[in-house]
Amino acid sequence: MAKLQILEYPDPRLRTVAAQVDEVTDKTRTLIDDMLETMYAAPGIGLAATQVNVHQRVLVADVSDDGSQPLALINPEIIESEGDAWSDEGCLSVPDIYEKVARAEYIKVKALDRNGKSMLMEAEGLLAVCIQHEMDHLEGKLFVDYLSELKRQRIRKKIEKARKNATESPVPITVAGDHPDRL
Ligand code: GNR
Ligand code: NI
Repeated sequence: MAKLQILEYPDPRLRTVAAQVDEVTDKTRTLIDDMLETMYAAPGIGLAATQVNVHQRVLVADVSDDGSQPLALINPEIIESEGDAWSDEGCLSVPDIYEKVARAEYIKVKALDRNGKSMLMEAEGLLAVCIQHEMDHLEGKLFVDYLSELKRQRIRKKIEKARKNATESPVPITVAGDHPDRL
């Protein structure tokens, strides 16, 4: 297994629309295992292949408390959805930002499993939110796209600043004029 690097907003590669997986092979299964390792290490509750710069329709998720419910979906399609749910979302590609987003409350998803077998599953609550979030990644879409341009601009600045601080100046962390809550 290998831990993969996660692309961060505003990396343009996050805008790639992922291609359908024509055949589920050992390579697909290795990708899934590496994605799960990367997701658990982050830690996160979901990960789309797009985020690790692989532009195929593959996502993983695990919303359990103890990492005991790994789920991998290939070529996922939402065939039914119901209800509205607003919940706070975060994204490993948009570190340390949490904002409310509207999603369907219940979804029925058709996908292939890791053996290439067609499956149908229902999800609600956090898992439903997570799957919708991951499926957006496969379309090159990020949760910040649902926010206002002003909020997105603030988020870009905050991430750029955090990245600058991480790469350029190990110490000091705070510079005159900086507000700690915006670092
Ligand atoms: O770890 C994650 N948590 C999360 C919380 C609320 C809604 C969606 C998510 S997905 C996110 C991991 C991630 O970025 N997946 O693409
Ligand atoms: Ni995400």
